[in-house]
Amino acid sequence: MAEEVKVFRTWSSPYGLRVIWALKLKGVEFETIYEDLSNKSPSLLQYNPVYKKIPVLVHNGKAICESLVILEYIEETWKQTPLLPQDPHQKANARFWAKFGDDKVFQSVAWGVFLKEGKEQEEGIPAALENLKYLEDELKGKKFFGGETIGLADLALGWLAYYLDIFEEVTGLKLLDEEKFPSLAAWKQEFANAPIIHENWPDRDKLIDKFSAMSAGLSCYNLQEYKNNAEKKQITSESDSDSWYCSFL
Ligand SMILES: N[C@@H](CCC(=O)N[C@@H](CS)C(=O)NCC(=O)O)C(=O)O
Repeated sequence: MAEEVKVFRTWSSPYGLRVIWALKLKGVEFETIYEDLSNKSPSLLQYNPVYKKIPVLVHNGKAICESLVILEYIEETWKQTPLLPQDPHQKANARFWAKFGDDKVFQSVAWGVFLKEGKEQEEGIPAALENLKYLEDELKGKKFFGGETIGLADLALGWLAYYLDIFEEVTGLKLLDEEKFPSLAAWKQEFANAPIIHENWPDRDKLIDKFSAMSAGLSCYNLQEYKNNAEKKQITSESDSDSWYCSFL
């Protein structure tokens, strides 16, 4: 029986992208279902009733949620092109950096700096730089977090290789100084241009439009409406804004 593999994602989500990369690196055929997060499909709600988020992988009718969990599932299910080393300590290390990427790097860079303004943005910079420095130190002398080949930590942190430049362009704020972060800068280039990774980046101009709207505090899917009515404000409180931003990625 042919395998049925489906991925629920959005065109722009960095969490969705890591699942696509993993499946493609392993040569697994799959179908993509694009979700509109402002109007989630009954299937998404059925497959991920707890978080109601993308990405979701559905393999022969069984759903797997949370992108890092999905990567582990892909690694265990399709053994070709391994994404994790055999050695238990190295394996734990790869998982550590993947988790650090989500818990600390994404939070401090995206939410802590690029989606903040003025004084708050300034205050967020030291934490973001500190987290990037940890990555810089981990990468010293290595091509990828996974060594000579792309591994699970590279996929998890992969958004940095593309989205960081876009955040920098949208906000006019340079976070990654190549002289201070030579290993991370080299990794960014190497990863972004690797076959399969490179072929699957979302459209740059569309992302710039989207993040410009997000950075202006306005809904991406309402971008046209925003352009027509630049005065429109949709965020009423700080706490609303984080979940609001997350919902549209
Ligand atoms: N921890 C989750 C994060 C996924 C996530 O934040 N997905 C966003 C899009 S990038 C989402 O579906 N948001 C919908 C919502 O929050 O309602 C993962 O790694 O899969």
